[in-house]
Parts: sequence; structure tokens; C-alpha cells
Amino acid sequence: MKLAITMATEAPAQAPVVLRGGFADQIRLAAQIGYDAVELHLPDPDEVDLRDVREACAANKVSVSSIGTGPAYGRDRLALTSCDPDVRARALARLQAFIRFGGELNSLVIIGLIKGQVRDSESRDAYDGALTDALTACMPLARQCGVTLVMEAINRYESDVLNTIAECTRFIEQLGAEQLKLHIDTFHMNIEEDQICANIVAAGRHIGHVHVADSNRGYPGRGHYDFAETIAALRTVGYRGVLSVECLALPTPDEAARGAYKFLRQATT
Ligand code: LER
Ligand code: MN
Repeated sequence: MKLAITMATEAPAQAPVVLRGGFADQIRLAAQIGYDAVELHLPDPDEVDLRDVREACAANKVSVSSIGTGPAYGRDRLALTSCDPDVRARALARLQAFIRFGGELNSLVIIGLIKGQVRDSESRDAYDGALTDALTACMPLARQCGVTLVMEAINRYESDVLNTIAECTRFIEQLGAEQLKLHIDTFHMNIEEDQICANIVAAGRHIGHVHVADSNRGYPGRGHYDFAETIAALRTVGYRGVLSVECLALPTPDEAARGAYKFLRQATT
């Protein structure tokens, strides 16, 4: 199984993103540690030098597995389901920019916190309608760019909606677009799922991306999450994507990146 590591040019100290600093330097470090791929977290693709990223990836023989779009919500408060039509329109335009950027890098685009929250919407119905409309509107561009969007199930303390595998799978099946898949995260599953392996197996073919952190959101190996079981379930369903390390940068970004790599390489071989 291929391993990826999250990175951002800047992120709050408590954010679950491992490497921080210029992408070119962090891509080189990720490759030196042994990672196959990187996951870039950013608020706005227009602020990133695409050529720099491409050159760093080519020089270091790593790919960009995925683009994390959460900072568009965290920094710029953009939500696809906001009750403010202007915010919704700007969120949609931003997501379309992410899709074009993902197309250039052959990466997945994550639909995590950019979905927004029911509490920022008028009602659950309005939320579902706005999210369906926004994602449906993106599908022709996603197809044209060859990009898959992955909807992340996020725990209840960070999101008031779409917390579980079953809830996200229902939404994905209702939308019925080839280009929308499920994104699971071990930290969120550890909080929300009644049974992790059976639910992974039930979601099966829908799974398009996997974040890994331990039970305490430290790097894998620092808590009590059962990674062997999850990896076995992913093998059962024929998952072919990466395991992307999205954990706290503790005790230091470098130690988290190296510790996660060592643990996961062993757990996956
Ligand atoms: C994003 O991938 C995620 O898992 C959220 O918890 C954002 O912090
Ligand atoms: Mn995640």
C-alpha cells in the first residue's frame, strides 16, 4: 500500500497536518523519508506555484495523491452550503479552481470541511439541497479534468453532519456520480463508527481515500487504534489508493513524519 503525508505552507499549531513550510522543501523531505506521495492542504490553489510543485515532485519521484481543501473553510470561511448565496457561489468557484488544480497534478480533491455545517445553513434540507447542487454542478468539470472528489466523514465534534461512513455513502449513492467517492479517516472512524471493519467492507467500492492518525490523533503507533484490522479490511475491499498520514505534528513534524512512516511501512508489508 502506498503512503502519503500531509503538508501545508502554514497551519495552526494544533491542526492535524504534519509537514509545514514551502512545498518544494517539504516534498523533498517526504521523499527522503520514503513516502510515495504527498497531500497538499491549501486555502486557494491560485496562491500556489504549480510549476514548483510539479518540478519538486518530478525531481523527488513522488506524486500528489490528494488536495486538502479544508483551509478554504478554516481561513476564508467558504462553505458550499452556507445560507449566504454569495458565500456559496465563492465556495463553488473555489472548489472549481481546486478541481482544475487537481487535474493538473492528477490528484484527488477532498470535500471535507468545505462542505460546511448545517448550523451555517437554513435547515438540514437546505444543507442537503445546497451540497447536492454544488457537487452536481462540479461534476462536468471533474470529468473533464479527470478528477475524483472524495467526501470525508468527519466526527461530530468538528462537523454537525455527514459524520459516518453510512451517512456519507447514502449521500454519495443518491448523488450517483462516478466522480464522487467516500473518504474515510481512522481518527473520525474511531469516534463515530459502531464497527470499523464491517463498515469499511460495507462501503467497499465507494472508498476513494484514507486518512490515518492514531486514536489520540498522534502519528500511527502513538495510540491504541487497530491499524492491522483496518488495513486488512481495506485489502478485503481491494482498496488501491494511499494511506495518507494526517495527524498532529507531535512531538515535532519531523518525528511525526518519520514515526508514522516506520510504523505504517511495517504494518502494510
Ligand atoms: C480533514 O481531513 C479532517 O480530518 C478534519 O478533522 C479537519 O481537521
Ligand atoms: Mn481527515
